Amino acid sequence: MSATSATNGTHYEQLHQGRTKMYKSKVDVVLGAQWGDEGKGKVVDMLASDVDIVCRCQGGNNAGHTVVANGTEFDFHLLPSGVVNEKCVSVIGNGVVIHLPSLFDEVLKNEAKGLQHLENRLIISDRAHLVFDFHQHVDGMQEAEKGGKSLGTTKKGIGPAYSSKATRNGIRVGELLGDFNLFSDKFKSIVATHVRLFPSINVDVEAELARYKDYADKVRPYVKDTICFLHTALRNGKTILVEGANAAMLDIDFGTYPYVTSSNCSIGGVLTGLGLPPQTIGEVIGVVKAYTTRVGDGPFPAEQLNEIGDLLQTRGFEVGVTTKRKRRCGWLDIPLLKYTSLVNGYTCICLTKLDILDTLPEIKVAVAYKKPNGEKLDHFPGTIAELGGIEVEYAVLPGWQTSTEHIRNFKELPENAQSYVRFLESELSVPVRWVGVGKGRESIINVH
Ligand code: 2SA
Ligand code: GDP
Ligand code: MG
Repeated sequence: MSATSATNGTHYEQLHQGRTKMYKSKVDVVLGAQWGDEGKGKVVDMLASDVDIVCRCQGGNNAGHTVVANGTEFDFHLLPSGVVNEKCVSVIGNGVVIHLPSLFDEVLKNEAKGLQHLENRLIISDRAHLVFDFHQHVDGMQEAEKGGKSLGTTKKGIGPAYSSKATRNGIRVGELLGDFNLFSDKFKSIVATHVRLFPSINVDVEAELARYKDYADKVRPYVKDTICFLHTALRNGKTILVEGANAAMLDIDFGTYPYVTSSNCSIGGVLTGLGLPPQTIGEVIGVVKAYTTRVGDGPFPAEQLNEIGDLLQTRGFEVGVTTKRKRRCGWLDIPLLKYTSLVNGYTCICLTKLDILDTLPEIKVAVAYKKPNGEKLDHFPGTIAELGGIEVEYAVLPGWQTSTEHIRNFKELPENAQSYVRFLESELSVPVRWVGVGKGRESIINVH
């Protein structure tokens, strides 16, 4: 029997009654549903014209997000893709790790491309951690030491910087702006720790400190308590969009560990990386590429190491935005997407790069993972060993062999292309709201 109170139903019922509405607006989130490079930058740009604030919540300049706007191609690494929209304020949240030299290079590069007044519309959390050059050297050394078992990192120092954060030796942006003597002591200590572990790294401490004194002055105007800023914005009805970096299958908890990045790239990272409570979250947009790619090492069940993989790579220009590495390519993978949909709770999907499939006579889609004994898996494998032992079952769908590049209306897509979209939708039980058929801002189809 459930406990009741004298007044209004059970305690459980009371718990769910009359929630106070503290916030006037919601936070919508754009997340990568595969192994990254799904086209998140493009989706953020597409929505940014209607939002007030765009935030990055995790990762660092390992990310590479492309926006093609009015014929100009931008590649963003630390700056949120929303900066293309001059009305948007961009926030780099507490969960991000920042290599300041790279950030300022990125600002300069984009100013040269025509983005203006970034200094007035970029806010950086005082709690974000710093990535130093030695973190990047250590990243490279750790990869080299692993020999044939490397992870294929971007060597941007992401893992070592998050390690410093987790071992409580890291240094936050706010500490750089405080008493410089304290910062110097912390810097010397973190360098000493790394030199003990990696005796061959060479850090000119005095030169680095002089350099960071300059960076302190440069970054100061941008730094704020982003938590208060975002909560005030929500109370005042400002709209917020979060741009996830990397993707669910690279998430340190839910990805193909250890072949992952060092942050939570799924929905949890949005809350911890910005200081947002769950009830502020509105739509969760999963960005799904019409096939699958992965850059770096690690398992990839639907990979096509054959002419199909080569065709997807060349037609899709599948090259890393940060490292220029060729991306590995394979078919769309439904078991993987069902898994990331569970973790992230997508409320809708943007399916990108459908146009890359235009020339194929038939298209395979991974629909199930099977154990060596033929039994179907009812979960996504939690270890590399289990994942290595699976067999993939494919459905074969007819291609459309017609260019979709100039189509802007769902009903005008070839019937087989519409069926491909509907197939994904019914497998995931999540609506596909947009379909991408080209790089540019304009190359998007509204489905509903
Ligand atoms: P890291 O550098 O420690 O985060 O690397 C760990 C793994 O995470 C992968 N990773 C990525 N995967 C896809 N895209 C990313 N951004 C760039 C892009 C990648 C590039 O947009 O193309 O240019 O190579 C990204 N960042 C990290 C990485 O490949 C490792 O597998
Ligand atoms: P992100 O990391 O998820 O932002 O994606 P990337 O920018 O790393 O990679 C996606 C690539 O695909 C970029 O070159 C985009 O310009 C491009 N792109 C995005 N959507 C589409 C699409 O619908 N069709 C085509 N052909 N290219 C697209
Ligand atoms: Mg990318």
